[in-house]
Amino acid sequence: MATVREASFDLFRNLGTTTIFGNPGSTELPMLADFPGDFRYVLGLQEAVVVGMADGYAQASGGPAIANLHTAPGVGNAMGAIFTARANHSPVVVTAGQQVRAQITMEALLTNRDATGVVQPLVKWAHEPARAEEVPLALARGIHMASLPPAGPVFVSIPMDDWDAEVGEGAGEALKRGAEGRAVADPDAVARLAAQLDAASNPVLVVGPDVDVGGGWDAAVALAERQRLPVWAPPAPGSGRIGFPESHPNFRGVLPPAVGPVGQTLEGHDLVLVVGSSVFPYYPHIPGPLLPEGASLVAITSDPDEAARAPMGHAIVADAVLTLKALLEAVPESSRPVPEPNPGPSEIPPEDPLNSSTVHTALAEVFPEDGIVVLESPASTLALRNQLRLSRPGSYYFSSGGGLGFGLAASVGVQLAQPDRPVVCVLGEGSAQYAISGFWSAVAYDVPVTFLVLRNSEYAILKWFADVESVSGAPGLDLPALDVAAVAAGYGVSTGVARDRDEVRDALSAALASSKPELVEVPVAPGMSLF
Ligand SMILES: Cc1ncc(C[n+]2csc(CCOP(=O)(O)OP(=O)(O)O)c2C)c(N)n1
Repeated sequence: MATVREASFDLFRNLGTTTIFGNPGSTELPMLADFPGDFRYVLGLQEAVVVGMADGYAQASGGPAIANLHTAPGVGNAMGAIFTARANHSPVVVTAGQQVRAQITMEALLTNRDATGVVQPLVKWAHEPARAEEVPLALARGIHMASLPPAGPVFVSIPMDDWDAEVGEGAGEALKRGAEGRAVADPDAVARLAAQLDAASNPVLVVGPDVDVGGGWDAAVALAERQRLPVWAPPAPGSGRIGFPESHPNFRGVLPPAVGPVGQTLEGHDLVLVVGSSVFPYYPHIPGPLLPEGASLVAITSDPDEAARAPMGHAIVADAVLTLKALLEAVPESSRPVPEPNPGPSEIPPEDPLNSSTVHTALAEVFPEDGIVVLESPASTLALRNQLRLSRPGSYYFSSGGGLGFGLAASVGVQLAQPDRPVVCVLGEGSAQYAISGFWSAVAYDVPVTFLVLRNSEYAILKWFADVESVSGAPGLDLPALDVAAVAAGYGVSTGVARDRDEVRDALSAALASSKPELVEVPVAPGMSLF
């Protein structure tokens, strides 16, 4: 009879999850005993980094990823990253060791006293198997649950003495199962939407992250062109992927992140069609009409929760891309006027001191056609989107929940999943701190991410928020003498500082050509860069 360890690793193998991200403790060592040669273990030095790497890997590989953490304190350290994986709809299977079963009731050291309760609100499913022999089944259920739409993190707590137990008869069949869940919309709902879209006088399309996840770029472009639709991306802070080419003439830009400004931006449209996004990831509370007077909204999402919580409009719960394709089949070529072509990136005059927008013009100049950006530079998010105009699927990863600590860690996971595509991780010097030891994993596993760190010596976006919230005199918004390059060098990253546009371009170009992780730090002017 197979042991729990053998059956579990067979399960991982069958489901293609042979990379395990982790930070081990005594309670996880039994899982890792005689670690099979066909598996890869990627060590993160802190659990937020472990889950962040797994999140990036899961998204960029298109499948589940395992993050193994050290009982309650390890899970505690990772909570922010688990929150982010949920917001990202990322299928991260979080496992954690637990005391031996005989010592849980007496609460011996490191007992996770309410293992499933701790993570419950942030995961789709949390479980500690009642019997050792059920561990492989629990892992199987967790992997399927994490992967089925809407994808998201799950948690399995595993007592450390379970791994050598024998699995029962009959477990084998369940461990070979697959599960698929991309559901097509009701054909009547698609027909009604097609008629509504074709009859609208000035409709607009909003294309969200799930279009990228589902491989729907071509369908989104075809629909926009056939129906002559201007296209927006959902508000940047809540949208972790890009689903439509930002250089396409129909692309208008990124919607602002607040109720009133979204309503104003959509002024003049009578139908707003949202595909693959929540409606909407708002943040600052700037009230106003949700939609222009008389406009209606239809959202297509695979997430019933997103559908239910939207403050306006009608929702169709189904796979965003399959529904988009069905809609495309059902609509004719429109005779509406073709939208005005997008003017392209704004001109940025070179400035002294350098600002982030200018840095992003230099990045755009050397950015490879197949490049991927992982972004966590709050004050320059919009500038990057404006200047770079990403136009290839799977090119952009961002923490869609609003929590920092994703970028640095996720870039390592993304690069591991996409070894043939150059990855550029753009970080604010403040954001880098939340997953700073991710630099070590990049070096230890030869992960050739190019890190671009914008050093503005402050929490620029929080100063902007202070203005929006009419807050004055808040402490803790300056970051003097925070030398990310020196810290990264301590972890073994090759680093350099670039001080003008040409230096930035040359340094990035050299870093992109290198096969090791390299960091370019750029001192930039304080404040927000919007263009
Ligand atoms: C886990 C977490 N802690 C705190 C914050 C609040 N926060 C949002 S942006 C920001 C500033 C980040 O610093 P930096 O990367 O230097 O940003 P920029 O100067 O571009 O605003 C902070 C602290 C957050 N979003 N997530």
